[in-house]
Amino acid sequence: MTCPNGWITYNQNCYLVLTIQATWGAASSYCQAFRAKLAEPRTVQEAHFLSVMNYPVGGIYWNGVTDIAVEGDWIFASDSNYVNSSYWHSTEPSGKPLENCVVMRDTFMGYWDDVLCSTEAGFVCEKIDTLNLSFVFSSNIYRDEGKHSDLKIQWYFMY
Ligand SMILES: [Ca+2]
Repeated sequence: MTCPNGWITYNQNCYLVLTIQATWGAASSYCQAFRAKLAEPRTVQEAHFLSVMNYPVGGIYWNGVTDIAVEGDWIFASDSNYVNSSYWHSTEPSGKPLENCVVMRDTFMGYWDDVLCSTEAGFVCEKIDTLNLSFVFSSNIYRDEGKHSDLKIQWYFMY
């Protein structure tokens, strides 16, 4: 996919790095405003890319990994799938019930650290595929697609 201006392309994903400081929840909302989500690296390669991109900049950056729903069950926020390719620092996660959101930390060379979700950090957004997004928000209309094949095109252009 072709990424919008200012976004970084890697492995068919588009990432936007924001250095303003925000809590995990606020960061997630900012990403949604860009039709995106907090970055969800599904492979070690993607996690590594995000980490080496961030740690030279300095500071900490949210991703979309959390165990806020069930302690110790680290999932991707957008679909609740378990994190299979984790990228924890060797001393992490350490926060137990208190620290339920995940940053990439410069002093850990970008490896993951669980911290309080109320921490203020920069963050990385990952673009949500436009076609998937329209499917999610228009599932009822999509159901009629076979009978009204032009409807899909009209709806697509609303985005
Ligand atoms: Ca921690």
